[in-house]
Amino acid sequence: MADAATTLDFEALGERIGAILRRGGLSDLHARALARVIAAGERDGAKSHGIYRIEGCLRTLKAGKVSPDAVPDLVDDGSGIIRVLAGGAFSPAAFALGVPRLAERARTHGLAALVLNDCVHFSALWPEVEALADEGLAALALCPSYATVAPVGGTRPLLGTNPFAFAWPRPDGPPYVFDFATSVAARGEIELHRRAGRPLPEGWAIDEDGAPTTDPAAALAGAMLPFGGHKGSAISTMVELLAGAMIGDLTSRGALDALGTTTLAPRHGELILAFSPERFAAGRPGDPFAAGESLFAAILAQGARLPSQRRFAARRSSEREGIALTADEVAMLDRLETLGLDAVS
Ligand code: NDP
Ligand code: PYC
Repeated sequence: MADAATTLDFEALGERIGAILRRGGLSDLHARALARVIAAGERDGAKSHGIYRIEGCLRTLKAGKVSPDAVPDLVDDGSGIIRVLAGGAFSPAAFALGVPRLAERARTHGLAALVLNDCVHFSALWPEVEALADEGLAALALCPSYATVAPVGGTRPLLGTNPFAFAWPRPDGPPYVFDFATSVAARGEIELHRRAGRPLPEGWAIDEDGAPTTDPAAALAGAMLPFGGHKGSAISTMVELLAGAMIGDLTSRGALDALGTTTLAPRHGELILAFSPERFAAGRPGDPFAAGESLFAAILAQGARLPSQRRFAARRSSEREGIALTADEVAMLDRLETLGLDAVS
């Protein structure tokens, strides 16, 4: 990358981020888990959930809106539902605790669910569904966020950007993975446009009066729009029901009411479902993985690309050449490591 000031490998970037988070007061368990997720975003060219998120984590810590050291608690009643109580800490350590039990239970029953409750959540969902695909399982993950999206036909924020991710394991390479907000774009993208002084594409947002806007600041003050009109609005509502109301946790409106701001990371729950394709296909003709490969080949044969293909290409490039950081990004990491919580207001 031409303007790269430095390149780091995944482990080195993770160490740098971990040091900043520990300096900010996070326990080693949480600093490590968070650092891996953030470094993975940067490695994979998923900038909206890369190092720019560190400041938000520190702000949330400084405001006392996340537990720096709660130890996640796994609750297993032997059923197909595994629950991890995060105790108000960030979500990645809770997910890491629950995933081996989820995988084991999905292999036994064909389908199992992991519920995360009471977690502070800001991360992308693809690392989670990929972790399950690495275990040979298909996976779905979904969670609310905080109310920043107007339902179709409405004008006021009510739904979250509510991400939805899916992974399907492939025999000879990285899994098929998609992961997107159910809003037209993730809120992180709006913030990145604001920081870069770039207008938003048409159709992403409305201002406080409900009028269409391409001004990121007006969009942040107004509301984002769901993707795909009524279809995205309904899928987002489903996320609120399944990964909020159903699991006994907050919806996006509840999360915003509790937090009172969108400048800190929200607290809510998450639902992750894991499926064993072999168990579902048992007794039926055909091999589900071969059928999947045939479908992917047909998609590619039309000149289309698979979701995550760009991300996996970015990962390969980072693994070969290192993760490139600009001078501004290096300066930001230096500042955060030197000042800790004093770096954020
Ligand atoms: P994008 O629109 O950037 O990408 C969505 C998905 O579509 C990716 O899997 C992407 O693959 C794929 N894709 C993009 N273009 C194509 C194409 N032409 N053909 C095939 N596939 C394509 O995602 P969003 O901006 O909506 O979301 C970004 C991230 O934000 C997600 O990881 C999400 O989890 C996260 N998020 C987290 C929230 C939270 O509360 N924790 C809330 C909202 C979002 P590729 O990556 O290869 O381009
Ligand atoms: O990018 O929309 C987003 C988001 C909200 C909470 C965490 N990420």
